[in-house]
Amino acid sequence: MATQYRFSFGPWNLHEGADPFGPTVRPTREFAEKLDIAVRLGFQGIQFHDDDVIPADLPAAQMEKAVGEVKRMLDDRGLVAEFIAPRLWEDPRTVDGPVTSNCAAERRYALDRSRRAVDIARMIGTRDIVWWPAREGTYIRECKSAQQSFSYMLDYANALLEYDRDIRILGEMKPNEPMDLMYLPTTGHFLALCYRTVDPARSGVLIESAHCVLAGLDPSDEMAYALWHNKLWSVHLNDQNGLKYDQDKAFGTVDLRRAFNQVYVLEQAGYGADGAFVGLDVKAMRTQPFEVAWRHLENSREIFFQLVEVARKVDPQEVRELTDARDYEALELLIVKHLMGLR
Ligand code: 3MF
Ligand code: MG
Repeated sequence: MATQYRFSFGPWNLHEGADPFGPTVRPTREFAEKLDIAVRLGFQGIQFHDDDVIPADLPAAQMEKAVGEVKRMLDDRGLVAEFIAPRLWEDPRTVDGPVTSNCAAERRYALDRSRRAVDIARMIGTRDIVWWPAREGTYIRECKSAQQSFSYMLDYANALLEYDRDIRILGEMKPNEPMDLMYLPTTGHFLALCYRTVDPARSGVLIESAHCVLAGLDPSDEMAYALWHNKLWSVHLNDQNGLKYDQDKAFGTVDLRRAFNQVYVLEQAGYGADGAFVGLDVKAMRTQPFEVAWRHLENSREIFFQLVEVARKVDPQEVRELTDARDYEALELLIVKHLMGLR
């Protein structure tokens, strides 16, 4: 049975085009318009940082009403919130952590802010908390104890799992940027931590293609490994041209075969049948004008569907015969011909 894929993106994917070397190049888009674009392009879910929903300093007494207003905007359009990710990398208290900071007050900030993110998640109607540990690592090795940091990371995950017995934590791991070196740099590292939490059944991962590439790993194998653990609860599909800054290029635009392999793995696993989203984390090129600075989303989704078509055309019997004969050269040509539309 064909999987009905549901897609999501985050409001940060419709952005103003600033990069570390230049200011914004496009005006800010209204939140409501971002939601309208999601609907028009056929997306069903919106990914949120906590402060994409409400300001980080909004008083507790005003939270419920403010979150309710955002939820209504989603409801009106038939959209749902996929997850909430506490943004633990912009506040001054997060400059060296905050979860693995040597400063207890900063570690406490991480927890307070993340518990609040859980509250937002419950109010907006999702149980998924994505943890991208942006600054949990070091600029220089000697400034923190790595072993102590792993304990802090476990304590943090446990505290959130205990704070709300229904939520799930999805680690989104990345080996570098903004830090020189991140703790738990890959999916495998975080999966090991999952089994040491107070509730492994609520501890899993979101895998971003580019993050795997930056770690020198193949995204499809990473996804397969998480699927094997029944812990692939979301993905951030995108593409990445080699070992450099995190590019968040449209899915499949750098390495089509690598993209195909991700789709092939997801298809064969029936990914999404349980409601998991095909999430994108893609950026529009800086050169793109405001009016069409959503094409990277549309294109990523289209390329995904085209690759689903390709994956479904690959004849399992033909693959079996070639693998049985160990004629991998022929199998390779078969796949490449499929990708060239020659099969
Ligand atoms: C960084 C990322 C992040 C996360 C987001 C949600 C800004 O490389 O991928 O995007 O995806 O914070 O976890
Ligand atoms: Mg991401």
